Amino acid sequence: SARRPFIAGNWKMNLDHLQGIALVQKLAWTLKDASFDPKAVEVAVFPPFTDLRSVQTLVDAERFTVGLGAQDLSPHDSGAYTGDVSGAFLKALDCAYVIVGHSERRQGHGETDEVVNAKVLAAVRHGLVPVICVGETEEELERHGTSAVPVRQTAAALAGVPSGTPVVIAYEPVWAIGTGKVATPETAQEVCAAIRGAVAEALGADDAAATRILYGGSVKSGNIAGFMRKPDVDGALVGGASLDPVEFAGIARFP
Ligand code: G2H
Repeated sequence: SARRPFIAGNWKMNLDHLQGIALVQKLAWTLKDASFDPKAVEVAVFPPFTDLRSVQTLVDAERFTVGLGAQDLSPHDSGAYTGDVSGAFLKALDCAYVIVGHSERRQGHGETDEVVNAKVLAAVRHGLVPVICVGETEEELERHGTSAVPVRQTAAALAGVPSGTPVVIAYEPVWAIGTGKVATPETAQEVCAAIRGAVAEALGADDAAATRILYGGSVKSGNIAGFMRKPDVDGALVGGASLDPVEFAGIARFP
């Protein structure tokens, strides 16, 4: 397809700013040694907020072709919201992306479809590309099957987003996170195709054709190729394996 594959590393709450710059340095060297072509595959890291300034400075000074994003943002722009981080602050640190609605925030921090939508709109207001996470829990899988919940979450997240706005969607089946159950490439394809249909409903067919839809959940260098062969899977949101720069570089070199 015409969509440039996107390999995104979600560090979650791992690596302080010194560990973070060490990882990015090693990642950039590993990609360079492997003659990695950044025009063929886009790579980005999503460190904790406290690492962003250090990683930005390193990437800028060394001209690394590694994109930068945050793991969350406030739905508000500024003001009396203790502990929140504004999309404007992320934009000022050259973040291109921000993860919104990861299952760990939906489940652990009570983020509803409405909260996720407010955060998506905040990201868009500040010129950040939201990486919107969707996925069903084990109970939802049993009750509704595979695609219904991700399709509902995608439609809700995109409410009020104008056509032509770049977004990324990540399908992360919650039932496959930390359970030993792995989604097959066939399941990922089926759900990612249904999500693309929801993007078409919300933003139109042209936007749907241009939108990168990622798979996430226990992606490793050994299983990435099977997912990337599927026509509607345009990349991966990688958690655990993104903390090892050699393994993460191996995922980015999937072909
Ligand atoms: C799912 C995923 C990335 P992991 O949470 O967001 O993490 O690759 O460790 O399963």
